[in-house]
Amino acid sequence: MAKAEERSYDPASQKMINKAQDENIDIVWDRYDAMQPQCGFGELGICCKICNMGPCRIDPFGEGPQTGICGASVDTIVARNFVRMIASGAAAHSDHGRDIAHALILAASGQAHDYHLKGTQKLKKTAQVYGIDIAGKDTQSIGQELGDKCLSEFGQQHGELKYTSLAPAKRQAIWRKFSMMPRGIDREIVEIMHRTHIGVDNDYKNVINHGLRAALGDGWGGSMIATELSDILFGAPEPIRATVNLGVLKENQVNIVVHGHEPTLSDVVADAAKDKELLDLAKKYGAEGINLVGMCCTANELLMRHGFPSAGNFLQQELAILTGSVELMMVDVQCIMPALSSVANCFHTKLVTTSPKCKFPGVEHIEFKEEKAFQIAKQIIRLGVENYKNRVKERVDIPPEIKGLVAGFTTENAFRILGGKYRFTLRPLNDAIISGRLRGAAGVVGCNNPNIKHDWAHVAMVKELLKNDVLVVQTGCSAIACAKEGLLTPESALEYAGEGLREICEAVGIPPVLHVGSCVDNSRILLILASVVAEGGLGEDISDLPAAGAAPEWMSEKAVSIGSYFVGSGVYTVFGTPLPVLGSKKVTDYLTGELENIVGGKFAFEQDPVKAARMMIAHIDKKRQALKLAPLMYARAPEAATKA
Ligand code: BF8
Repeated sequence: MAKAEERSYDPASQKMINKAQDENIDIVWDRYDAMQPQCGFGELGICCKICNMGPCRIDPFGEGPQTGICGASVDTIVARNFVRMIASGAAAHSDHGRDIAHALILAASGQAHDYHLKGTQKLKKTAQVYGIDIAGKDTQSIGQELGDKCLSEFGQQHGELKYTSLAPAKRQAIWRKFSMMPRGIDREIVEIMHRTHIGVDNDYKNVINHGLRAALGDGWGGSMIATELSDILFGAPEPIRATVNLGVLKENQVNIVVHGHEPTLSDVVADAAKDKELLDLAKKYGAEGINLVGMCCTANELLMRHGFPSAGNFLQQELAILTGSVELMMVDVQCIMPALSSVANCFHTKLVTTSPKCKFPGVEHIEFKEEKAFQIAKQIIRLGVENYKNRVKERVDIPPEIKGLVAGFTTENAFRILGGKYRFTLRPLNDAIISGRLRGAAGVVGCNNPNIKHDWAHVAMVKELLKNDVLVVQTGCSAIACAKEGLLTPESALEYAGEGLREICEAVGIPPVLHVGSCVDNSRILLILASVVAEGGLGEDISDLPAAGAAPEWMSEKAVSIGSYFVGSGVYTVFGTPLPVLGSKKVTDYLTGELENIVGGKFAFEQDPVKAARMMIAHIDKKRQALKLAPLMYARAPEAATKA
């Protein structure tokens, strides 16, 4: 059995992994070990169970069958499996966006009294993007109209998604030329399912190109709607200090963990946790207060807008319960391990599901409704408070690890932070890249996966990038991983950043790693890239920029959709473990090579995070050369720069 230090880089997690071992409680790493060896056909993407003549599998050694029973080639099978992952990932993000649009309409029409449209600036800006005439209209009616327009884009059959108009003109032209411009969010996802039904699209390039179209409908559609409308409904984030890791759980308080993705419930829970009646009740049961913390992307939503602590990322959800200190964990949707119910059963922790889309057998379900948001939030917290009396003090074991961080960066506040109070502009950022003080920028995002040491790849990759004067932008579980290492503080620039990046961080007072939110907030990175192009001096398209992306510990289908919309937007994107496409050389070559000639971006796979960072740096240098930018001010060739 692997040691805790081999499973996780994070000392707090190591302690809880050891506790699980001592108490004989199965957690994700044990299930991972039990699953070895994993299915090689699945790993290569060469198993097809799309119709009932199958399942079929292609013999990777060339001795057995080389087509499915229907005659589908390995390239068709691999491409179909790949784009079906995009369909699921894009559907998850976009359905989240749909729910936020629905919540905005309910709030604006006065049916959900617990929400108020807090981001009025963004409301006006977004209304413009959607062509809404705001003259003489109040906030509520603009909000309602905007919500309706956004909702209509899910089922839209023709035309182009409105947010794509914010991409550089050259990028839009590429999407139109190669039929990748998303017409409607749901439409492109449905078309993936149609094309990949038996006997439809057999041209792997045609299949993949449509997959990119659906992914672009996620990035520039569903996810962007989720992010932007959340900013309107809950208020746009501003830089804020907070804390992270299991040490945020409190020994003498009622600990409530909010886990999942959608901020509609967690945002009101944040208010309900301060409710006097509940605080008094907590005191009655002997607790000093109610400690609300987040997990995974709900943590990021609460962190970005309220500065609530984050207990950790994907692989820590079971570990939080293992501390024995969690009275209640409420979950909504996505990245919630089914195993939570059995781990919770080993402790006093109450697990509560809240979404009609996500129920667990035998787990209490309290359905969330926007119209009664605060009342439901209070009902759930009350359960947690009442459960405090069941806590077994002897089993409480909270690791002391806790780190400070700054989160809350957005496309909009980046303009103000960089340009100053009276000059909203990204100019200083562009100038820093043009002059060679900054090498470029990288987005490092995505999940944890037990197939790689927890958090290690994120941290190692980001440190390598910082050292080489690359500004890093992060979301999701990757941001939480680096926050636990202390990389999301302005002070960390002194220790980890190269000289040029350090000068900028010191001058502006920002961390060298900017946390821009949850996974749907990767759409913020798209808009930042588009804004940098618009600022001028760095080419005409996103693919011209000295920038790259990575998901070093990816796990979910959402990560596949995210990677695909970044590639489709012109970004060189490195995944840690490969996508399950290696069974087809043609598909692999297309995704990691030829695609660059079409969309300007491509995938690369590299499990060694430092090597992967150097591949990103080599790509950034290639783009600097193409733009004929000044030599780097503090020239530092990454040791053995790898060819991008
Ligand atoms: O959406 S990074 S493990 S929590 S999928 Fe999930 Fe991956 Fe975390 Fe957020 Ni994103």
